[in-house]
Amino acid sequence: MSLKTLFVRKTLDELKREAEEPEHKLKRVLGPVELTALGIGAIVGAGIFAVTGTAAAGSAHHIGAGPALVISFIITAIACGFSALAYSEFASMIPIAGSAYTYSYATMGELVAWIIGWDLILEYAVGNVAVAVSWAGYFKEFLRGFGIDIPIYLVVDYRTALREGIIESAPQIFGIPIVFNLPAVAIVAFLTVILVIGIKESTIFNNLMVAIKIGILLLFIAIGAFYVKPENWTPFAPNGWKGIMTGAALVFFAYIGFDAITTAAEETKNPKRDLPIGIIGSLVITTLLYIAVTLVLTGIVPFSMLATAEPLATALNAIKLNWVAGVVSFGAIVATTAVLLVFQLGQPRIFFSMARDGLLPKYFASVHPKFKTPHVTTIWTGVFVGFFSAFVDINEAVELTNIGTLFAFVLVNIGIIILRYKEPERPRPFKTPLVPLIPILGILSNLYLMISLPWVTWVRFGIWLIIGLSIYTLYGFRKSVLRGRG
Ligand code: ALA
Repeated sequence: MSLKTLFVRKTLDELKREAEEPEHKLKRVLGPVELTALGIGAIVGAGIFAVTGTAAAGSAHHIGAGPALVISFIITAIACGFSALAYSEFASMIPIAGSAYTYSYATMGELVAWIIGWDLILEYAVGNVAVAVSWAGYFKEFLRGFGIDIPIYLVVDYRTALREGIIESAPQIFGIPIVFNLPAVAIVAFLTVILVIGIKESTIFNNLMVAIKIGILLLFIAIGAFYVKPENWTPFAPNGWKGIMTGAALVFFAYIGFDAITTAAEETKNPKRDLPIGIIGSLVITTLLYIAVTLVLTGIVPFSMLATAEPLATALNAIKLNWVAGVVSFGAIVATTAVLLVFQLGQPRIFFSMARDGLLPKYFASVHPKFKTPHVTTIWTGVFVGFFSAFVDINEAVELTNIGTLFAFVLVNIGIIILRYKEPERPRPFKTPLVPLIPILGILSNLYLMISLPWVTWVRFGIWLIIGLSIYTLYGFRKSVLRGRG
């Protein structure tokens, strides 16, 4: 077997044919407004509601940006903008569900496709670990508003419990302290059951959730603006450029999701026009919201107070606006539930495509006889996310998610350049301007964000890739449907 087969590619026509097969054909119902709403549904969640806090204030293992976090948000938005153009070009050219995994199969071949598919687990599943933990934080705050206190040992990660002496006070069963994040596990379990049964993905429901998210952030901005004290903005950048870039690499999490719109490609009425509108539109709207929220958040309290899992509620409580804090907590619960749904739905479908291609066991590609959902991959995703959200610290999950997603973005940008040279004639309804300059800027800016993450994240990412490559060598390399045929 020659080494060349590692780079065996699915042709674009082959991909299009697969999607056109009647048993795989999806209904085309989505227009530009629905797509933008879908994007906002996937984007606005734990990033703005939780990560902003430690990104501004710093944490046990990274420095903070201070009020200059607003600059971090702008830098990251620009970096994401380059990748949004790349995703738009791909999505309009290959309007097929499957996102970056599918694109790379078509452009860079099987090995890279596998690496991206494996890498997307970090974006989707590990990302959701962080979102579930953030959900739990706001849920705890929300209940507190009604006078219900969840015991701290049931809503904490293991390391924090160890550091803050919570372990000693926790009850024990057979000498083992009971310390874990119960609400995070519960929400993941609940959504997994719903997804196995199958939800009718209703655009009306999604639009409602999006309206609540945006409404709550606007409420925060509108009311908070009256309590801004400009002196809280000084020192503006306590840790200088390094702090700003560390913040940028962290709040990247808040933008993840615009790429997920591409998974709806096959359900879009006019994908060539509407996908780029949805991707770029949702990125622009969320950027504007994030800038305003960050200015207000760092303006109402000294940034050092924000190192909590629920910084928006923390800030509002500090200025005695407890009822607004309650409303915002409710909004955060809605927002993070929507994000959890999108990724908890997306991850099994990526596994499903990989199994259909023979890169994962066929068992993962089975469909439930009654519910017609990819139940096996849905349940495995639920078990993985549920387990880790019980014990993991949100910041660690965020950093690992970010490095993995940034790497996927780098590969997608490279793919755009490759395809321009390999298939220059192929119709491109949406063209990234100034190729190769823009994708190169995309690659460099994403790499720069990657190197702004802590070294321990790099080590974890390296281990993750080594595990993935081992699985490919032992399994996918032999069982690949495409290579078996060739
Ligand atoms: N961007 C998504 C969030 O912030 C992942 O929750």
